[in-house]
Amino acid sequence: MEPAVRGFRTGAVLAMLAAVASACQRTPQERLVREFAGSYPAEARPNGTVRMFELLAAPAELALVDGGKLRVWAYNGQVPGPTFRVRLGETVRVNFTNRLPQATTVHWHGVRVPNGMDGVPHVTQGPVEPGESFIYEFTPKDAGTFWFHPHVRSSEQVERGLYGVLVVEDEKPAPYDRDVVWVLDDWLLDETRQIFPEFDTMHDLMHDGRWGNAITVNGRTGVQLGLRPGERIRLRLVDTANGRVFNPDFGALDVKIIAVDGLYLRAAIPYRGFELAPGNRLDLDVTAPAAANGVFSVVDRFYPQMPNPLADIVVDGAPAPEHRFAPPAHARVPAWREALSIPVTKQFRVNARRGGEHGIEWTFNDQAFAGHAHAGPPALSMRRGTFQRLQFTNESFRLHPIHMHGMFFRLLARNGVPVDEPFFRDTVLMHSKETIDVGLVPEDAGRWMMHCHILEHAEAGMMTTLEVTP
Ligand SMILES: [Cu+2]
Repeated sequence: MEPAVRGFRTGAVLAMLAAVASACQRTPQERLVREFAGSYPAEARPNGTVRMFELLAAPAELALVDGGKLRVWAYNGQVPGPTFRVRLGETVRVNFTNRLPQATTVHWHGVRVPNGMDGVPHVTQGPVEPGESFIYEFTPKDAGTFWFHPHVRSSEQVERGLYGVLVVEDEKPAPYDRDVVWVLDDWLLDETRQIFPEFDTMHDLMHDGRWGNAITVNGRTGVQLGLRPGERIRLRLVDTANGRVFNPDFGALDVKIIAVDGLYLRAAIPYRGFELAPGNRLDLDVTAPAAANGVFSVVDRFYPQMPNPLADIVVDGAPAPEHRFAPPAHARVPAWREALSIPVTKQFRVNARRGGEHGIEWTFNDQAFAGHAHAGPPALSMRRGTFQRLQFTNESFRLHPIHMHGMFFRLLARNGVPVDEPFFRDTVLMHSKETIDVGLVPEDAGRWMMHCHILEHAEAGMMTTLEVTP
């Protein structure tokens, strides 16, 4: 009996030692993948409900900006286009029809869709020609704020007004008094107060894309949002501009960040400004002061010497009933402290040169994207479920919001200095002459675009593809 007991004990000790040894033997990459586990679901969990939406892209004339009639291209006759709201688990089916004078597609920015639903012409689907239709169908894997826009001649089509918002609500949404979407955009209007009809100009290409002379919130200037004292809202910001970066200042208001690019933070953090680059979304928990009525101006201060008024939050009326709840959060966001000690999987240098159809080309590693129809081999092939450290070096003086389709990443460092952002992103602003490191574990197989979200830079070559193999 005793030898058996002793044998059992010895066996248990040996097993434990083996487990410790194997944990030590794990490569740093394997430890980073383990740390990632549970960050967001690998698979969609459709609950059987299909939500059907019609989406029509067509020219329209609408009262926009300061109320004058603006000739635009619109989804469902409105700019911004519709906000589609679904619950996590529901399947989205969008019957899209193109009545534009150009081919188009619909890309679901930030949504981890099946590759064939990603809306990239020639890479994931054929272009939707004028008069044609296409059905987009997917079950979102993540609850959050997303948006959709064309991926054909996007510097023109998005500027003309084609964008809408997709809100995927949690199965049990947090009990905010209200859920408000602010689409931030700017317009370059000519002297007749119509959309300046030249796109991808040399000026735009040499600078940070097309920055407009009229900044709008939900298509209008001078927007006011009325809140009751103590009212608590979820405010969803989306930057749909071609090139403009916003850094909204909420002044003395009580504001917390609860989600970036759709996904919740590890825990909500106080809002102290955020560089909202084209493509980025920011979900804020905003509480109006309980005791004070008044007007709180929200001002863009990306360039502090050139502030731009965005909207006024007007606190007035009977106090809202107080209700306390913890802001929604997601505990599993990896710190990935070890990530900067492993080798870079792939480096991407960014620069411009003379040439191409616009006179200037923007390049990743000296390669300009030759159009979706000639995409060529992927710049990088990654196996699903493996850790990747990508490094971007901006050899230019311009801004570049780097956006990846089909995956989220975490910013690890700026200019080699570790950055601890307690959230994932799908778009990160890279500043003049800056080097950034990002970490990611791709979960979704397919061929995904990676591009600058300054749409003029993208159109002039700053696009490539990343492949995720099963
Ligand atoms: Cu760029």
